[in-house]
Amino acid sequence: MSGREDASFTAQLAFVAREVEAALAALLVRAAATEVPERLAAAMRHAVLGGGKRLRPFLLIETARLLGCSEKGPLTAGCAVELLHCYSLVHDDLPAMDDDDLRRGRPTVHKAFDEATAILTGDALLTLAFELMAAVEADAEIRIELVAFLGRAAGAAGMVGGQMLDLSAEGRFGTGESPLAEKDIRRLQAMKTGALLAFAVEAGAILGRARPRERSSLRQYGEALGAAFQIADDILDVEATSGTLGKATRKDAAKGKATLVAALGLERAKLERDALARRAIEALSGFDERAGLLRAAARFTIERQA
Ligand code: GRG
Repeated sequence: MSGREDASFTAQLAFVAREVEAALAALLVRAAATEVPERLAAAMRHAVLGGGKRLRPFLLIETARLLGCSEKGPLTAGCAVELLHCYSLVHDDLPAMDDDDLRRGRPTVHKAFDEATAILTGDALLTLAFELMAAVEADAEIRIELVAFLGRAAGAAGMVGGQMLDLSAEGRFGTGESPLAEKDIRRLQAMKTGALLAFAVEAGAILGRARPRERSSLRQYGEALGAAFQIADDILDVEATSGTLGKATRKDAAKGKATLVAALGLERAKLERDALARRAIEALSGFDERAGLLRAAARFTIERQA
């Protein structure tokens, strides 16, 4: 990245990450002071604290701020999205799913604890995410919209459904022997990864009470950014090292994953990733310089090394 806007983005992302970390740590301490069994509380802390870019909370908070909402609600909603994201990582790493030993540079939850604890940890984070979203500091109709929308984005027609398509495409269930068509890979990725990133942006728009045109532009931004993010992730799987990425690399080809790198080749996938980031930035053309950090987030998404 280059330029003042991008330097300020890096600083701002780090600032938000610290705020989110502190809020999540306090939340998990409060939860542990109730009836939560100590082993489960420890596994939840392992899954959530001490790592992660916190990009989803950043997008939510920054979108709300763009629309003039800098109150506490966006931070709480951002923490709820991050809890849900952490659940998806814990379950994705399980032996029955992607079977990974390393996440965010540390042992995955089922390695640090055990498989049953990891399943329960994911369940506990998922349900805590909705509990927290329902308690966001905002009017009741906004909270209801956020909770319902999060359910759609994370559920069977969103992230969970995308994961199902992803596993099916590996040919695990006797289907998917023929490679998926490009359009089917895009759909899978929009569901598995894009839905939650796009939700984060649109949740910021909901909290900021965006007008319909603003909300539609922000939705287009979030969807393009989500698609660019997943292609960037697939490219990093090929080009990055496990040390910089904090997780295993070169797994996609070995598993026969349906990625745009596999479908288009590395160079065309990079062009596609860059075009999507440009599309995300173009979607913000109706906003002034206050959308600079969201524009920088689109550049960061494709230039990140981890
Ligand atoms: C198991 C229900 C279920 C869903 C899993 C999102 C997902 C579906 C799996 C995550 C595994 C994965 C590597 C997906 C690719 C894109 C992605 C979401 C990467 C991780 O997100 P980052 O880079 O991670 O924002 P950090 O660690 O920075 O939070």
